[in-house]
Amino acid sequence: LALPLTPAETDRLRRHAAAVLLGNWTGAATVPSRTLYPHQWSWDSAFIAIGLRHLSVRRAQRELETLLGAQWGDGRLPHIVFNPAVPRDAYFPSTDFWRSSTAGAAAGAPARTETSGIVQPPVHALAAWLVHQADPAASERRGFLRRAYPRLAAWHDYLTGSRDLGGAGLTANVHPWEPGMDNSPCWDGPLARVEPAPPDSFRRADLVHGDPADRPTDLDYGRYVKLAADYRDRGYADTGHAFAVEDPAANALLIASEYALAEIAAAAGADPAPHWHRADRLTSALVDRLWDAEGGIFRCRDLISGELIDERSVSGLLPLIVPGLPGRVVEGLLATLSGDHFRLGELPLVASYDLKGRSFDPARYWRGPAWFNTAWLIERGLRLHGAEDRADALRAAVLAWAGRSGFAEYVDPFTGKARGTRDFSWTAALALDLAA
Ligand code: 9WN
Repeated sequence: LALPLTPAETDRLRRHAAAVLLGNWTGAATVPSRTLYPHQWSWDSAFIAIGLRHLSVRRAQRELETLLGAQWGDGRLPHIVFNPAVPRDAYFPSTDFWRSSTAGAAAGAPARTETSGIVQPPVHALAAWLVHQADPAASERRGFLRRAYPRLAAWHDYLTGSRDLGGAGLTANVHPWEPGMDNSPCWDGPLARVEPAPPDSFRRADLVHGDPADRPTDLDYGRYVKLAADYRDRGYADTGHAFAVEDPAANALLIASEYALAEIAAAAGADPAPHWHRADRLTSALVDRLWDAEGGIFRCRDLISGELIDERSVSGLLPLIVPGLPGRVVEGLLATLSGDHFRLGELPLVASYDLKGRSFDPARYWRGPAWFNTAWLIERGLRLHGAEDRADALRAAVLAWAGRSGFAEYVDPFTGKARGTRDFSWTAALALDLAA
């Protein structure tokens, strides 16, 4: 287990984390990784802004503003904003695949910025509020919240409007890239219905930089491509989806962000009440629709079959960040975290998937490895619900493993060994936040 860092070690970690973020800054935003992910990603930018605020509030604001500047007319924030200076073959799928400015025109895609057409979890209002709090006077002077507020509100309207595909008040995801946990075993069932695109119809760029054992399989990719191409060919309209799921983490982040949006509204001179009410309604729907009392975890729901998905993912623990959860739910989550499926406090961080699950794989991406953004969120949730000791221990673990792994994208859940890419921006940013 990780011992708390000494002040000198914390200082060194801060300097390294800052160097990673400065190295990944492109002038308007931060790439998640110079090699594997050379554009701007949506939820990455939110986590990155949370760390950047400790280095430069101005730059943290800019990070979020660049993303908000690529918002579509229907309110969606795209999961990737492409940098035109980066060669097209550096990442797949690229602009020639998504074709947002033409294929997305009816949905209001920007005419001059190329983006993807899907979304990622809404961490942005939470990030904007935390960035504001880092220096309220400077934020006020630049009118940061006043400019961000209508865009963030439109974003949440999209997620709770067009994307309430189950009709029960939760937001749905229509592609495995959307919840940000691409190859989670939760999606194996819903994806099995999708006929994959032929392997020779696309060329993966991720395997140029990533170890195939750490990445999703070719079969997964075939299905990702098929779903995204079909969405594009329907003009990114939110009807007729072959894959639709309600994800606990995406909804929990929406709730946390909706509370932040209420604060932002008040600070921007708008009425916070509709946001409080929406956060409350979302919380009730989350518990009613996705809580599995017997399992002590939130489940994903497959909206095509209507069934809850019988897998334990870290996504089902992230609702711990929701303030208004019933006490019995919080107790259930805390017990599951410490129990033998996740072993919080015994292992380096928190595995992305059930350590005892039938699809567990300690190397492969979201099928077992431990990630730093989920650890950061759980740390926050533990603190919110008064589990200070466990939060302190997890904080120490994040700092220790972030540094030791060279700011890895993810780590082996048993050994903490680095996996995926290194100098990964959100690992650096969130370590910086917890070291502050
Ligand atoms: C697809 C950028 C993103 C993260 C996701 C992570 C991974 C992309 C990929 O990288 O997904 O969006 O190409 O594998 O799963 O959470 O936002 O860091």
